[in-house]
Order: sequence, then C-alpha cells, then structure tokens
Amino acid sequence: MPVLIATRPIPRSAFRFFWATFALMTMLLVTGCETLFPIPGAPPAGVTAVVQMTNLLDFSPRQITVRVGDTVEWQNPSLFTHTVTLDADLARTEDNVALPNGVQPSHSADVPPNGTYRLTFTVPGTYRYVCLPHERLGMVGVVIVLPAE
Ligand SMILES: [Cu+2]
Repeated sequence: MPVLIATRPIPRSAFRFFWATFALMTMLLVTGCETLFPIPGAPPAGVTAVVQMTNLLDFSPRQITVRVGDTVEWQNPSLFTHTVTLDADLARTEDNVALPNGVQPSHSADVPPNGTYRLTFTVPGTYRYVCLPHERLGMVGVVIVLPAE
C-alpha cells in the first residue's frame, strides 16, 4: 500500500533566509566578528592601548600602563579638536607635563574630530601629558611605561 507523505513545497523565503544566514556566517568566519561589530576601544593592529579624547573634555582612560615598545593610539571620536602634548614648554602649567629623563618632548598638533595620533614608547617611566585647548579644564592624562617583559 503506497504511503502518502504530504509534501509542501519549501517556500522561497526559507531559501532566502538560509542563504542570508549562510552568507553572514561566512563573512563572520572570513573577516572576524570585529569587522561587523567593532568592539569599542579594541586596539587596531600594531596598537597596544587606545585612549579616547572625549566630548567631556577628558582622556579616557585617564591613566594607562603599557610596556617599552608598545604603541598607544589616541582617538578623537568627539566633536572637539584635542591635542596630545608631552611638552612642558607648551603647557599652561608646566607641572602638568612630565617625562622620564632623556625623553624628547612631543606634540601631536591638532587632532580633529575622527583623527588619531600614535606614540611608541621606548623609555620606561611616567609620562604626564595635556590637551592644550582643555588643559585648564583638567584634560590631563598619564601613561606609565614599564620595562619590556
Ligand atoms: Cu581636549
């Protein structure tokens, strides 16, 4: 006796869903989740730590610790122009900037909205720096550089 199995045609939308899911999973495998869903604060390649310059006129995080040879990237996702200034001669208050002995002063110049600035630290010690336009408002930061591991 023949068995009758009810078969409905699979709706087109089911195929579309399948292929859309398949394509998304493939993209995730190929590019990594971070491309589609960037993790806030995840450092770009070659960068050890990220400091953001914020709309609240602050460095975030205000203090970071890295090691000799590490590169720090300052990112400006804010609406304001900021600077990363490790130069006591440029600072309003000289004491807001401090560098380990023998380290040359440096200054990013203006970092506009969406701009970035990178520094690679080669000398261990404590670095105090300011944002020139907002130094008076307390926009100061600290990078502590430990000896290489
Ligand atoms: Cu600033």
